[in-house]
Amino acid sequence: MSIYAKVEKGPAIEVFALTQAFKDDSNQNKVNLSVGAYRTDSGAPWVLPVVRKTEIKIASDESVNHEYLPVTGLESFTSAATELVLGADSIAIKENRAFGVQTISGTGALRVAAEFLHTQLNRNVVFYSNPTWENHHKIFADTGFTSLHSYRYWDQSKRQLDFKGMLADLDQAPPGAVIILHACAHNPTGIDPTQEQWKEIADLMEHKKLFPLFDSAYQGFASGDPDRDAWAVRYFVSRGFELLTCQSFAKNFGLYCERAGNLTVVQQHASTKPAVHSQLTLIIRGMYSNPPAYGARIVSTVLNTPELRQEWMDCIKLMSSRIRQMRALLRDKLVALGTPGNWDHIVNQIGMFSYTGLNENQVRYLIKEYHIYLLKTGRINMCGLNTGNIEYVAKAINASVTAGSNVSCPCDNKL
Ligand code: KET
Repeated sequence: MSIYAKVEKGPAIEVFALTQAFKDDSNQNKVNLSVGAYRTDSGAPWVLPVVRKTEIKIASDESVNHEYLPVTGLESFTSAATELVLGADSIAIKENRAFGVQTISGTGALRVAAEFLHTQLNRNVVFYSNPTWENHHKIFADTGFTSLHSYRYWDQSKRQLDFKGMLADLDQAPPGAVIILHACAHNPTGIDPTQEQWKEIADLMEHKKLFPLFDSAYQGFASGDPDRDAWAVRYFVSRGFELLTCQSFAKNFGLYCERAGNLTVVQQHASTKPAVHSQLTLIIRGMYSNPPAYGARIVSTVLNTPELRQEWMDCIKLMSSRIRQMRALLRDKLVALGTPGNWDHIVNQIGMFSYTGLNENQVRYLIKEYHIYLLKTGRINMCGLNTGNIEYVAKAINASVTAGSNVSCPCDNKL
């Protein structure tokens, strides 16, 4: 008997299984609203023009080679990324209390952060929002965190933030617990706390000595302005918190497969940097030794060249405004069709996703009857909508709401 025979097959990863099911579907009306990736109005992936231009520039630069990067990555990238999230005038940067290390995109930043918190700071307790990006649990559980909890976040009946519930649950967290906060454009709900609410969250976390870990995967996607979207992180820093921020450049640079990420450390004093930096270096050395250069070179070149940086800001504005247009169109069409319920949450939510409120049966109905692929939680990637398919999707949602909850459909359990 094979020594592998006892290995049990694990469950499918929903978001990628849906994308595969979409690819395999031969129906010509099919729509993919699952994975969080930007699409143009013709439904195609988008290489940002500024990224294409920079790729060509780098490819034709004879001085660029393929030597190993340092373990903690490309310095010009990590400093630009750190500045992007903390702000050019950040006091923590000026006082040399903040630095970044390059990671394998946002997921890698979270994994390195979790490893550091667990092995160096002896943290075992983590709290994430309910709902959250489903990988948060797995990353911290795989790292060895033994006490994993969710805090209330989404009020399904009102389709808004359950702020009271959130504070009440955070109030129960033991001192030192790691609290994962979405820096902006919360995934999957599209609802962020207001500035006043962030202040209350900070008050409570300071009082209870909780440790903030910001997941920043959508900077620029909430408002179209990366500075505005970093408000919460910068506010916590201004309050004197020590914290970690995990940045992804997958979405805001469209560099999904290039795995450009940054883990920013904010400390109380510059003096802890050498030790913290050395331990992060050793963690990365043991995991994958050093990061890939391609995506980091692109991000670094763009952020460090004023004209290119401006072009990138224009791309961010364009992407976020197309999403807003799709929100308004979808809401208007659902209302015009007389779809039961209130659909204002679609325009009130921000970022890449809308948490539609559709239930699992309705989701199955959309997949089975209309070949529209979305997560079973009812989350849709707004970027999958365009002027060519929005009518079809609105009609399908209308049908699923009026019929879908009562229809039992023999759906593929794998989805
Ligand atoms: N944080 C959040 C909140 C997030 O939504 C993602 C990706 C990541 C981190 C990781 O991004 P990375 O590609 O490692 O830089 N979310 C999309 C893709 C996925 O599930 O992996 C998604 O939710 O569709």
